[in-house]
Amino acid sequence: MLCPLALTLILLVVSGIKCDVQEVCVGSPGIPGTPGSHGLPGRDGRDGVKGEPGPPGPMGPPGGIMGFPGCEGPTGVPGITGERGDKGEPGERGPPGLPASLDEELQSTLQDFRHQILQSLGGGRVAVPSSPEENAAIASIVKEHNVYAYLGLAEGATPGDFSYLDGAPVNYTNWYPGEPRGRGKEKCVEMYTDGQWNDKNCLQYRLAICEF
Ligand code: MAN
Ligand code: CA
Repeated sequence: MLCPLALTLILLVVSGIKCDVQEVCVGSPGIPGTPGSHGLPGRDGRDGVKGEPGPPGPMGPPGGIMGFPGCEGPTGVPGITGERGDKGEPGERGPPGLPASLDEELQSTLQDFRHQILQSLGGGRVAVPSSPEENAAIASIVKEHNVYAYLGLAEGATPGDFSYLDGAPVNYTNWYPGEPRGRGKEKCVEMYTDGQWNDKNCLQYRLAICEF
């Protein structure tokens, strides 16, 4: 076939697995046709991303129903200390205690105090004979004044158990026959004018002879 403008295009037409070669003639372009009518509206686009929350709305009219109560607030600061209350009634009286003479702890404390007092006085102490010679020397003073003298020894917690005022055990005695018989009630010791000893209460008018 001969084309007028001697312009030949070779078209390859593919149908199945067969190829055909055709010659096509192309003329000069014609006048464009009138535009086609508008197509139908397209489909809706995808949903857009979620927008920002809007501003709060205006307050509603008064007279609405009350909301739920709020949560409990934090604990407040402690208040100032109140004034002291009135004194209470005295309690019931406790059971009776031991007699002082049988209270071992009290006796030992007393002995300790005695010892401390004697230590702090220093110098002299109430004389107590520790031999027949010393006993005779003190007896001569008792006889001279004709007044019994207290000696420097006293009864401890155990009745009949006498010791020196610093707590040391006695190493010489000159009891009147039958003495001591005060059985814990006569805690001091007096010397008679003949030099013999008797346990006696501690509140009598007696000489107090000191040795240095
Ligand atoms: C009085 C007191 C006692 C003493 C007796 C002795 O009662 O002086 O200390 O033991 O006499 O009879
Ligand atoms: Ca006695």
